[in-house]
Amino acid sequence: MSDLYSDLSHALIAGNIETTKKLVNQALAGGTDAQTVLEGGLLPGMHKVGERFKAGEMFIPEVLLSARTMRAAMDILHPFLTANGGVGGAGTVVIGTVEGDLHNIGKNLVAMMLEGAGFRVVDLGINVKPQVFVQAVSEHKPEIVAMSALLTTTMLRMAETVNALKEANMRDRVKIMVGGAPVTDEFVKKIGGDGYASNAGAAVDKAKELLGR
Ligand code: B1M
Repeated sequence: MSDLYSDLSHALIAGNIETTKKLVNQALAGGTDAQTVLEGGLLPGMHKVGERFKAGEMFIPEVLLSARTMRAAMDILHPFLTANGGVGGAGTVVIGTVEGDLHNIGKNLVAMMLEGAGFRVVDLGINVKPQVFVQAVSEHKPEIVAMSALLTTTMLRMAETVNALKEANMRDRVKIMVGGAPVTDEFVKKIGGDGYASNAGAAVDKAKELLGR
């Protein structure tokens, strides 16, 4: 099985969509659970993409191809990761990647895991302006607002969203959760949020903890 994970990582790094889909299906058909496929093959592959990009060994078009491949793999895993429902028994979460930021793989993963844990998830997508979060709180009445940022520059938009919610007198109606590679526990305190999680599994635990569940 370890070879399959390594093949999966390589196919993802190479942006080979068909091979990646075939290997994911093969792993699932062999009885491996979706979470293990994700953590054993796909996430290490994406991590490597990040390292190579940083080292100047991969360029934007190649990273985009890996991201598309990751999306195709996540589409296959989606029904397995959300098997418990998204019916909203655990509460409603409004989630989005903040303004100026186009990274959505981690945010999508967090959304899927929350759905799988029984939350109703309203996904606002990427490049979400503070006012759009405010409107969504007014419309969907969530218990939690969840923001993702992958860039050190866009994490500042999280503070602006917290302030926009304050200005709209909505801050006390919701718990605010943040995450993404550059975000830290210290940062969430600094901007007046309620909780930070470093990965999608921890995001589910944090969401439950914030709601006392
Ligand atoms: Co970009 N990018 N990128 N990129 N990209 C990073 C983030 C970078 C770290 C790469 C690097 O230099 N090593 C770097 C940021 C540097 C910085 O700010 N410190 C970077 C850069 C610089 C850029 C551009 C500026 C490049 C350029 O144009 N010159 C540009 C910016 C575009 C923009 O957003 N305005 C850009 C563009 C892109 C692509 C479009 C090519 C593509 C995104 C495609 C897509 O998302 N659809 C891309 C990618 C793929 C990456 C890397 C390689 C991978 C990100 C990823 O998907 N990881 C990334 C390198 C890296 O992160 N190591 C990089 C896998 C994903 C599962 O993990 O998103 O961290 P992650 O999510 C995790 C946790 O963070 C957490 O849970 C998730 C699952 O475990 N989490 C939460 C996330 N959100 C959460 C919310 C929560 C809780 C937990 O609660 C609400």
